[in-house]
Amino acid sequence: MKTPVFYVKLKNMETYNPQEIEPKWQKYWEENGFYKAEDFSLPRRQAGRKPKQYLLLEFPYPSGDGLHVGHCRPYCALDAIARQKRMAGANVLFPIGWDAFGLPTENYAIKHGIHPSIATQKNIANFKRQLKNLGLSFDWSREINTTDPKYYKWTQWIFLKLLEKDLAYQAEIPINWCPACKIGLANEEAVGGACERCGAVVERKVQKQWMLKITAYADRLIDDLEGLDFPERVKSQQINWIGKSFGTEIQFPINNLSISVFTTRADTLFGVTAMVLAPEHPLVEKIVAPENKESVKKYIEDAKRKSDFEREKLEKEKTGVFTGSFCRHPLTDEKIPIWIGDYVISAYGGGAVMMVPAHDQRDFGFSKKYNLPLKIVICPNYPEPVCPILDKAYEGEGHLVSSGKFNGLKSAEAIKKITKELEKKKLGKETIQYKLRDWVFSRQHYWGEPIPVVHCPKCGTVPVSEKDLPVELPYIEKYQPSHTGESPLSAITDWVNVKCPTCGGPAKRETDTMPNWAGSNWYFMRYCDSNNDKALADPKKLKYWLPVDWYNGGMEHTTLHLLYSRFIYKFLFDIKVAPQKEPYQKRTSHGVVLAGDGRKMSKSFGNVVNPDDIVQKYGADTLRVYEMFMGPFDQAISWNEDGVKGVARFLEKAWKISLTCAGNKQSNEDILRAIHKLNKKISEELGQMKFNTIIAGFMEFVNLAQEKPTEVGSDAIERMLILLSPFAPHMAEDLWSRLGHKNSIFQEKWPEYSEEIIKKDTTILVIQINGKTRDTIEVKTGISEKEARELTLSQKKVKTYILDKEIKKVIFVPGKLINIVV
Ligand code: ANZ
Ligand code: ZN
Repeated sequence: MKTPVFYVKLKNMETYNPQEIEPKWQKYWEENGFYKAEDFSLPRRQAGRKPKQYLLLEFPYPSGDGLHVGHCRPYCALDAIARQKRMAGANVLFPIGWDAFGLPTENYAIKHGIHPSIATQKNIANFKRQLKNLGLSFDWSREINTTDPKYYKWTQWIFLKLLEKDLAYQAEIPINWCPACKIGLANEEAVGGACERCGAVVERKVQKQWMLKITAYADRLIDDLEGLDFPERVKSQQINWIGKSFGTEIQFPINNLSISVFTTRADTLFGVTAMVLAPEHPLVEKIVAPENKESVKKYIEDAKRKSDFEREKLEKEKTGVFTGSFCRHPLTDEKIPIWIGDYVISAYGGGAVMMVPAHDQRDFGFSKKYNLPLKIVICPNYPEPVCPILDKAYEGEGHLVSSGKFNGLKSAEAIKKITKELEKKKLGKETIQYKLRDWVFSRQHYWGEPIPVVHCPKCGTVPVSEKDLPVELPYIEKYQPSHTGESPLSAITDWVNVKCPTCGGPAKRETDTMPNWAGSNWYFMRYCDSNNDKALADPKKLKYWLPVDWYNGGMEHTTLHLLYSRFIYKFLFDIKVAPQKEPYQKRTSHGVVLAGDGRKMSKSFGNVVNPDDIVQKYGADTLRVYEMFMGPFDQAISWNEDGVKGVARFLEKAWKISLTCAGNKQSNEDILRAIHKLNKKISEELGQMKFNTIIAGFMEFVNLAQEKPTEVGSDAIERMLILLSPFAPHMAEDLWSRLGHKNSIFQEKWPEYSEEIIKKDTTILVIQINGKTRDTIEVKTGISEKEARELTLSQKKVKTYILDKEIKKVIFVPGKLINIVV
């Protein structure tokens, strides 16, 4: 390692000039490899003994707009932690890369006529420049890019493994379809049921799609959350998304067919007054009565036009239509009318609901609207009689009434007994349902990883052989949607037409591409060994670095991204590629940065704050410290330029006080205690991400030091600079060098604080009269001369010595003695 640039002579009056010092130190740190994470296999003596620390942040999508100050907040936060952990002796992996496939770039490319690969390159270069200007300590040698064929070779490889284990399959399922643009839309392009491009009402269109069987991992994805250091709300989001329900599957016979429903409340079986099928239920066609065909058909047409989002909205009025047919109650054989209602989800629990209006609020509303009867079967205060209903369903538990031989049983027991009875009749059984669906893994877009399979008329769907990976995305001129619902790749005939890997006959490539998630599912594994061309990563390196010790990201990614990547990791664990069953040990989330006007920062509102401007005007350290200071880290907060100015002033004060006091020898106890207190605060609170109170602590210290600069010694200043270095690294490094140090401040050990010094709030002051010790008093540490003098003169004993003699002189040695000369 080279010797840093340092200032031999202390130039007291040098002003703080971030624009001059920041680029210099950025270059120095990078050239000297300060950010490099050492793989265990390198110098074992050095790196091997350090504990490893893998800090991960969600890699950015390199959009055409560049970084805004909201992105910078988590980067500055994790960078501070990375720098502190390195100083505390850890071998830190703090990597960065680009999540670069996906729609925004494709749309940008279409709009501006720039090829997505070129747009991506340009955007990455811009992001990189912006990040480097912030002095973030990423290990750039591990940079990854999901659109690089050397990277997506392994994304495709993972897909082949899933296919091999029957966890990838094709199915006919409905997609969001814009009838005007004639393209399939991702869910995020169809928010609220309107096409994001043209505003047309989105329809559903059934199309063959690739699916991943994430449902096979549902239980493990719930159970393995235990023991992970995730916020409770993140855990419950994962659990709710998977939505595991214990209940009963019940058959309602109709002629020689039967309708299967799922219920969590088998105890309400005797209260069923109707059956409601989802509009897509396969039995609808078979059972609808001739005179009802017309109205049913119309209802289904209407339902088709609604998005799932709209259909499942809780507040929405429930609608339906009668089919004119009836099924039979499985225990009483009563006739039950069959309805169709679009609030019933076709893909859940058999796509049908047994309607119990007295005990389910949705059913209650439905019944009221269509004047259907209502039957009370659960009594909350048994054996008192039930009160006639009602303006609302009673959804709680209770004792059964009007339920034949089950009368008087409590709900929980009734569920068991009724289920048993149904089992005997072969009309029901205990079952578990999940809300989680298999994951639609194809997109009909250009800018994604090609799905590596070939369709052969003779052999069917054939995987591309591993040795032929990657299946490179062809460079094409026309990546606009095809208007047939197929991917634009389907038009590239010389790419599409291939030989079948099995029989050698003519076959066609799959033209669907993978969703954006595909590359971000496993990127953190690639960082462990980003240049490996023989494997996804060296197993030994994976074993050394994984699991990720700390993963910070946005709340918007705590459901899907976390769930998908945990699933893929578990799969890779099962095939012995991933070293353990969970990828992330700890998860934290940052709050978003809103614009000054309180709205989301968005180009369309013209309220985006570009970090380049802040860096240019105030310097990167001011931006970094402001990002940490602006408010509690996990909460949304508005940008405020006055706050930025305040931070700039604070840094300037810290700069001045450092240069003014660095020549002083020792700090007095007051100052010493204050800096140890700050030391303790940071050591304790950094791990809890209480950045804003930490910065407030610095401000307090600097104010204190400014009040009595003569009492501040180089010991306190040096400690302060080390403590400040994770937050304002350029300034801390520069001052460190100005103080005459020959090594980088980042080679310093993170300082220990002394509880003893912190606790010591009082000192013993020796009282002398004319140089002779007469008494001692306990005073608060750091007492001023004026206070000490007043206190001394008020002592009884002192008074007896002094009487009414004239005080000629007072000699005060802070923290030690006071001598009254009379
Ligand atoms: C009868 C009943 C009576 C119900 C009662 C509830 C209360 P979770 O917990 O979400 O699994 N249900 C079943 N399949 C459905 C579908 N495809 N679309 C919409 N709703 C459906 O909820 C299970 C309950 O949701 C089931 O229990 C069923 O209504 C409804 F007093 O059955 B219940
Ligand atoms: Zn073939």
